[in-house]
Amino acid sequence: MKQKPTVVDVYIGLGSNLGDRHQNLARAVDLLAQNRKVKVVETSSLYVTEPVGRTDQPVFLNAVCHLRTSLSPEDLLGLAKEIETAMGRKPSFVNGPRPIDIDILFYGNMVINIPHLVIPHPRVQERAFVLVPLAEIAPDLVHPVNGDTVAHMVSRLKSLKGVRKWNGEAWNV
Ligand code: PH2
Ligand code: MG
Ligand code: MG
Repeated sequence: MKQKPTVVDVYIGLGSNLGDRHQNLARAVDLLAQNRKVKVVETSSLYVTEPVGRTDQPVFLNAVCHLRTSLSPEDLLGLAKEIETAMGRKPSFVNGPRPIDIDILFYGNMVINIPHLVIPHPRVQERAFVLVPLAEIAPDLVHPVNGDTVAHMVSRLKSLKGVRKWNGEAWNV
């Protein structure tokens, strides 16, 4: 008998700071949903966020997305990279501007630590641009390594400054 593949709840982060950010995020979600092994369960509101790390780059639009998938973590990473490339992402400097960035934040309770794939995402607990949208759709989600809920991680952020809901404004950069 054919075995039913395991379906896992996954949370991904989406970010864009080049071109029409709203269209870029929408297209990325659409392309993910076109994969027959991916179901998009929920997408957060969209947030305008000040760049973290390299601050001399344009503002981002960020969101997070809850997926259910039977893709392995490696195959989901492959799909994310394929979509980034299809959407015109060029290799650039680390954390440089990009039309789309798709990061796997959580893959069920799985903990993975191999050179090209670290899950949970290693900086999830310090990033307001990830935690604020995530708290909107999954406040009770528990980080499998530190045991904290998303709501608790948000409460521990030093500042929520630099993260605000998108009001539909256009982009001039
Ligand atoms: N992504 C980064 C680095 N800095 N800053 C914001 N505001 N949003 C991002 O998505 C982002 C960032 C690396 O992927
Ligand atoms: Mg990223
Ligand atoms: Mg990335």
